[in-house]
Amino acid sequence: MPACIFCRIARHEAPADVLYEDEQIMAFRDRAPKAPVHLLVIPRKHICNLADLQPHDESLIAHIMMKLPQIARLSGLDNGFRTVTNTGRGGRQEVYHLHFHILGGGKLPVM
Ligand code: DGP
Repeated sequence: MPACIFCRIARHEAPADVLYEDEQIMAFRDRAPKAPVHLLVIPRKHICNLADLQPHDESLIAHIMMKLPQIARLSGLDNGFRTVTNTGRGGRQEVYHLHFHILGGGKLPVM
């Protein structure tokens, strides 16, 4: 998937403001922030979205979920945060590489 921008970021082939990375995932700042703190957390492996998950991705997804609070704290979000994942056209997904938005640091609209 050479054209996928998030795959390129995961391989350090495209620039990003990276806050956290390990062998499975990476977290970096969204280039068009919708909140004072807006991060994206991605698996290094290319998965289109939640609808593309396979049974063998279970431990990877668990790893991402477990890391989200730690990554939020790393960016100064001690008071809580919002996590959003857009899936497919109906979910207004723009980049088709699975990612979890972390938003916070200001007043978020009530959902
Ligand atoms: P969505 O697919 O709708 O969940 O949102 C994709 C988000 O990714 C959007 O907030 C903008 C951000 N984004 C798109 N391209 C890049 C990029 O090249 N670098 C960074 N840091 N963010 C990007």
